[in-house]
Amino acid sequence: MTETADVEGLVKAARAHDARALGKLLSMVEDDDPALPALMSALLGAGGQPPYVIGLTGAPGVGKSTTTSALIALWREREQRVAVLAVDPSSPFTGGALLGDRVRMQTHATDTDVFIRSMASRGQLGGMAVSTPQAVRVLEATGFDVVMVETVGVGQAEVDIAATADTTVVLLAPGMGDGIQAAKAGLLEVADLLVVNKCDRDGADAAVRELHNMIATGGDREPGQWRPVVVRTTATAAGGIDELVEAIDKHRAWLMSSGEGEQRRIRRAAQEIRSIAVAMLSARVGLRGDDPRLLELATEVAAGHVDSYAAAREIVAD
Ligand SMILES: Nc1nc2c(ncn2[C@@H]2O[C@H](COP(=O)(O)OP(=O)(O)O)[C@@H](O)[C@H]2O)c(=O)[nH]1
Ligand SMILES: [Mg+2]
Repeated sequence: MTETADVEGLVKAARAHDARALGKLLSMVEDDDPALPALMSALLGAGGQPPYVIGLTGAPGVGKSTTTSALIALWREREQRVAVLAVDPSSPFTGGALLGDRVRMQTHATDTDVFIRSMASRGQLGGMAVSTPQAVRVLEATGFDVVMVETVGVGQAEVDIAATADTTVVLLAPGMGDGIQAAKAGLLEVADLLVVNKCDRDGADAAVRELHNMIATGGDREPGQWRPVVVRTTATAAGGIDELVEAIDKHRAWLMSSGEGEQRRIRRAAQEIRSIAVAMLSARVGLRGDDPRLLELATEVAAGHVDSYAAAREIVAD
């Protein structure tokens, strides 16, 4: 638990590129620290330009971390400060997969303009839907230009996290009917860019073709709307990474010129507020199940003395 008084000091230190202070701030976000409202309020006055947020999602093993690592190198060539948030709810903080990621990203470990952090969902109220935007706010106030969020694309929650990015990249690999899986998971709907990674393997052409077909038959688009772009990469050899960055740049330019970028930021804030409000409400009404007041009312309802709507209203209305 962090004292509210420490918060401003931590923000100040993090702004001076103190990685430990930054790590502490992100832990506050991750742990749903009681001083989090104070932190968010302190960040509001701290200034900073919103970083460009790139979401990378896809099935385990498609090459998200390898691609992220290759992208870091390119951002650094452009002298951008880069942060990576690796979100993996299925894997604990020190889990094997993330340990592997850390080792793979080790190339950048000594660069102070690169910050890599694994974020675990610890079942806090609101979950990752709240903590990812909050982590981005921390990184904004501490001067990062680009934030890459790596999530495992297996469920709606991960899709939601990816969808909070400015540019969402969905990665696939040849074989295994990945394209169909992607459509099923709704990933195509959130994809701004589709990457077929592992193009050194058989089946890459077929995967690219399949994706083009899906995009072509994926319903009408209003004129001026963004059409997902397919990029081929071989991340292990940094193949196609220049093209991927070019596609990201193009999408970024479209977001600016169409006004969609601003709309996305507003939608992202709306989602964040809603998640916090729902979390506050659940905390208040004792949806945890062991709230004494809830139990008291439940006893009345079970005994037939009070109807359930009246009981719910009583809880919500104070
Ligand atoms: N052949 C080949 N292997 C790759 C490529 N990209 C990543 N891999 C390998 O695929 C495995 C999973 O990669 P990783 O980046 O950890 O995937 P993630 O789970 O999506 O983050 C690793 O063994 C990588 O070396 C590629 O372009 N070609
Ligand atoms: Mg990974």
